[in-house]
Order: sequence, then structure tokens, then C-alpha cells
Amino acid sequence: MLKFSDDVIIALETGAPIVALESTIISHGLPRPRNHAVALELEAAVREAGAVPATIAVLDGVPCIGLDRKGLERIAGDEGMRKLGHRDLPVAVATGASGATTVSATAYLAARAGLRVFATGGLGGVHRGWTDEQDESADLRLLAGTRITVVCAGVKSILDVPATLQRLETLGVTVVGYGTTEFPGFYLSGSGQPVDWTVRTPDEAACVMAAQDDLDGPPSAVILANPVPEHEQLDPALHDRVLAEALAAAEREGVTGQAVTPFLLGHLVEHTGGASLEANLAAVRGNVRLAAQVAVAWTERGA
Ligand code: PSU
Ligand code: MN
Repeated sequence: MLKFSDDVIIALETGAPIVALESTIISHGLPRPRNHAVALELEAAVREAGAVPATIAVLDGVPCIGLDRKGLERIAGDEGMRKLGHRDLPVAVATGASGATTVSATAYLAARAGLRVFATGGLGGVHRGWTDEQDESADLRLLAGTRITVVCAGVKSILDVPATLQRLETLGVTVVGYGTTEFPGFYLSGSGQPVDWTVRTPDEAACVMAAQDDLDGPPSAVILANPVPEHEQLDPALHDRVLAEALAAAEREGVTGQAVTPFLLGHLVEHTGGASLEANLAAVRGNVRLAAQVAVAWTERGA
């Protein structure tokens, strides 16, 4: 059912560290053609840190754990790539469709494949205006039932961050700040919301994962929330202004469903003169590097 890349097969056999990487951020979250260079760069960063990258996507109905050159090219270049949440997987497989996987679908497939560490940009969550329109990313519920460690820069700041943190609490998802007591704000280093727990080294993160296994409680993710460095964040005043415009534009144009997140991210890139893209990339790079370090620490524990 799953197709593994050669590198991932070897890594699984030898117990080498592996980092799962999400593909929707490549296909729908970043502009072409830069997205392809980024996909390659992220894989290289994982390797540099001593782990094996496994970018996850569905190609011609086959869930792939690790992509070859051609697969990465398709994800980045093919405008027809669908955006697949975990609920879309059965249909994509049955119909032979191709698509990039969101956090929910990637985490699901990674866990099925036996991977434990996953890096992305920012999680989906509860959208602003949720009191009127029920838009909550499937990422949250899936993470509540999946034992995987997700390294991210918090949740996308286009969301209602306090409401999302509240949902994560209700759902029983462990949230830990990496070197911070403030929940990160995706494009911004901080969201203004506190985070209850902090770890400061990859090994401490791996200890949390080991304790999770020892306790053997309900299967749930650990969110390792890793802020973008302050000198690389988007200017907060610019962020707030352009985001308000983006939200208004989405409302005016009647954007709904899966299209909302790519629309808002695209609007921000365009109207910040690309500055939001640089902050997004800085966040993702940092997450991928940290995820690789955590994966290395995790395998060194002999888990
Ligand atoms: N993080 C990014 N860019 C993205 C996303 C996350 O830096 O494009 C994607 C992820 O795939 C996430 C999805 O799972 O947005 C959430 O979309 P929705 O709100 O439709 O569930
Ligand atoms: Mn949604």
C-alpha cells in the first residue's frame, strides 16, 4: 500500500534517523518555481544534520514515503496537484489521483510507515470567525490520535491562535515550546500566547517522546513549537496590517474550504513584497533542522 524510497527503506532497516516532510507546503504553500528549490534544500538540510528525509505525497494513487527527484519535481511543478487531507486519502488511492499531503495526511501516513518525527511550517487550526463559520483544520483532530512529534513554528498566524491552543488542550495534544515560554507565531517569533512547557535541547525533546511511550497513554502527538529567530521574523506591524487586508479580501471574494489557507498565504506573500515568504522559509528551515536533530537524539536513545 505504501511506497518507500530507497533511502527510507535502508534507514528503516538500519534504524537510522528519519524526518517526515510535508508536501502541501511545497505545492500549495509556496510560490513556483522557488518551491522546488526549497523542497530540495529542505531535504539537503535533513541529510546535513545526519538524518534521512521522507517527503510524503500521493502519486498516481500510491502514498509515497520519500520521493525521488521526479516525484519532488511533480509535487513542485504540477499545477494540478490536489491538496489531500487524511480524509481524502481513500478517494485519492481508489481513483489513482495525485496530490500533496497536508499535516493531517502526512502525519497519518508517516505514523503508518513507522516514522516518529515530522517537520512542517505551521499547523492548521481554528480559523478566525469560527463562531460564525465552523472552519477548523483536520490537522488538530488527527494529531490528537497519532503518536508523532511535529516540529512546527506554531500554528499559522492567519488563524485564531488562542482558540487553536484551547482546542489542542481539549483534544489532549502535548504542546512544548522549544527554547521559549511563548507559543510561536509562525511568521512571528511569538504569538503573545504562553506555552506551559519548554525544552531546550533535542535530547530533552526525545526524553518527552520516550516518556510518552513509557506512559503508554492515549496516542497523541507532541507539538514541538519552534519559533522563527527574531531577526528573521516578519515585521509585526506589516504582518498585522497585511493580514487584516488578506482576511478582508478572502471574505469579499467568498473564498471557503481548502482554498482559504493557500489564499491567505498567497495574499501575504504578494502584499509584503515577498517578506512573508522569507519569514515562512526561515521558520521551515529551522523546523527541519531541529526535527533532524530530534530524530538523531531519538535514535541514539535506542528507541
Ligand atoms: N504550513 C505552511 N504552509 C502550508 C501549510 C502549513 O507553512 O501551506 C498547509 C499544511 O499542509 C496544513 C494546511 O496542514 O496548510 C492546513 O490547511 P487547512 O487549514 O485547509 O486544513
Ligand atoms: Mn479548513
